[in-house]
Amino acid sequence: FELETSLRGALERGEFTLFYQPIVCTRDRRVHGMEVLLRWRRPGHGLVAPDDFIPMLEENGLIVAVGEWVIRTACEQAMAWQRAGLAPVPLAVNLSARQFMHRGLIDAIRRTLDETGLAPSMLEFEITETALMQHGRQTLETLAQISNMGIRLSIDDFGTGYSSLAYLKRFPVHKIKIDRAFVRDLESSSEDRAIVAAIMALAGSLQLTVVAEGVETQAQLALLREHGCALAQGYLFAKPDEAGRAAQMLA
Ligand code: G
Ligand code: G
Ligand code: G
Ligand code: MN
Ligand code: NA
Repeated sequence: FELETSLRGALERGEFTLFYQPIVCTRDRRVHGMEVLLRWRRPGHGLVAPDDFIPMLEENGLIVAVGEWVIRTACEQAMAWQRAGLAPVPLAVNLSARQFMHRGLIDAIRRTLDETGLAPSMLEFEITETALMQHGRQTLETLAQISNMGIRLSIDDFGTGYSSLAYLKRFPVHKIKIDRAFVRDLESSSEDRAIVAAIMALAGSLQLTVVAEGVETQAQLALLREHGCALAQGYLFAKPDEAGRAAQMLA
């Protein structure tokens, strides 16, 4: 109850902030993009991670307003980095199931791109496998609208949910992000290596780019590279950080 009360006014009080984590090329470690990660500076509690408040935002519907703020702030940040002369890389924004199903989403995205002037190719969305599979036809329509705008889509936490291969083929998605649960024990677990190999084969035949999440060691990186995984993200390269420090990785 106390959490919900303080969460209700957090947007108006300017307590949300965005962190950025680079997504790098596994071969040369060049920054290929940035994932945008929401944080809440809750007075008296420090920095709160999304897992501790996004479920509540989803329940009370505030996720729509907060989500629109995230998209707008990310687009403004991307434009600010471009104006500062930094190499333009796409920013990947997470969308929850409820945002994804919200009728106003497409208009909000279009308006934000118009008003900030960001090219659609510089924005991406990540949607979890579970959220994607929840709703059949409307999901396909929304994905098509986003894709037709020129915005690329990633399936987040791939491998942890239930996903129909038939849908995967029909959805206009461009990337899959291997959940970090399969990356963590890559060195010791032949099962996890087999899963990664299977995901790579699937992605190859569907022409999807693969991003490995949660890469923390050189050995994991080497294995992923051998498996043909093009992109990676994790503490080995950089932790999520505020815009100022994240920008240093673009410089
Ligand atoms: O850093 P990490 O604790 O940031 O993120 C935890 C989870 O919260 C991630 O799985 C991510 O998908 C989700 N998340 C982070 N930022 C956002 C956001 O802006 N919107 C939504 N819907 N989910 C987010
Ligand atoms: O280590 P193990 O053979 O149990 O791994 C399971 C699967 O993962 C195998 O089918 C193999 O092709 C693949 N694999 C495991 N390690 C590597 C590796 O270092 N390089 C490549 N290319 N494939 C590997
Ligand atoms: O959207 P998604 O669930 O993929 O969000 C990424 C989450 O993973 C964020 O909470 C982020 O802070 C976290 N994360 C990013 N890199 C690493 C890593 O190398 N190790 C671990 N344990 N978590 C990571
Ligand atoms: Mn994500
Ligand atoms: Na993930």
